[in-house]
Amino acid sequence: MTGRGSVELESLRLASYINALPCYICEHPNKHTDEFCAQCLAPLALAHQAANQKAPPRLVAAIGAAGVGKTVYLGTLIDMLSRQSEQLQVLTRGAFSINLQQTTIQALQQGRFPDKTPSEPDRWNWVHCQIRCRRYTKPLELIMPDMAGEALLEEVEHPRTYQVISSFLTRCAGTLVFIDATRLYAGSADQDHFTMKLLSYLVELVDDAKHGWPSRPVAIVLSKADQCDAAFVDPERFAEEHASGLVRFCRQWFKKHAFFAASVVGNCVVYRDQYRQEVHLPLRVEPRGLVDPFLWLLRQLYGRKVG
Ligand SMILES: Nc1nc2c(ncn2[C@@H]2O[C@H](COP(=O)(O)OP(=O)(O)OP(=O)(O)O)[C@@H](O)[C@H]2O)c(=O)[nH]1
Ligand SMILES: [Mg+2]
Ligand SMILES: [Zn+2]
Repeated sequence: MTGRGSVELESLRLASYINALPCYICEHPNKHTDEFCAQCLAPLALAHQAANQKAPPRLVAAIGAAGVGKTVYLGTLIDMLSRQSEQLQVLTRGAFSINLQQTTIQALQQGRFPDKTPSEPDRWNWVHCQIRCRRYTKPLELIMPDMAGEALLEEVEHPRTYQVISSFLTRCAGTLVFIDATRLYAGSADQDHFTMKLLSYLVELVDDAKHGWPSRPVAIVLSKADQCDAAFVDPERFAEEHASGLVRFCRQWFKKHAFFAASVVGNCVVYRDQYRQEVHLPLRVEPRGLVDPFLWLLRQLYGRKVG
């Protein structure tokens, strides 16, 4: 190749970077016309929207094992807050941000739970929303994905298999961590162990005392607490009794952490399908404790005036 030819190619490559759209999650330069980031598969709509904002949106995570209740919680919470006119209001940005609440509420109205979140990141629902609070004059901008528990498990066991998870959790400002209260109450240790692995992963991911996970807020949510009222009475005590390893881990590593209990339904019925698999059906939708952990997280991020 001639010297002139290589200079031309190099300038073409540089020009393509100048015109590229950096992914909002992993910063990989992408073509403006693409739908998903070529590197991490996050939707590029997030980058398009963030480019029009004065203040960059902050990232908040919802993590936990598969089947712990992340989708049901997030979909119902966003739906509740987008209808609420007082205290805390959520305005979703972009049509894609409505999918999570739409699929969750549609399923619950049909008397079933929403489907399991697929492991492929380009099939996840992402929510970009603006939050307005009565006492806080500036609106807050947040981005939250509904990640699949199985993808989280794979990433924790084999770090960097899911670039979107490692990039997102590296830049993330705080997290809700879900743990199944009914499984804890039944004496199952897998929830305790998996959640500790997940939290160790966070601590190792950003190994910086000032800006790393030890100084970021972590809200532990005991999900499905409709099945065990003791979790609502005193969530931290319940966790001490049923997930003592996790409580010790949080006290040792996270300066800002708190325990909450939440449930979306009032009760469930359980039957076995033709494959002898247990199927849970919600009897009535009766959200309890959904806003408190989210509000606590926002207060840690933006100060006391929120809410
Ligand atoms: N009793 C009760 N069960 C719930 C509640 N929320 C979810 N569930 C049950 O938990 C199951 C899983 O809920 P999801 O929200 O799909 O769980 P997830 O954490 O998103 O799971 P992945 O998508 O696999 O990561 C549901 O199908 C219900 O059977 C709740 O508030 N109370
Ligand atoms: Mg899910
Ligand atoms: Zn990306």
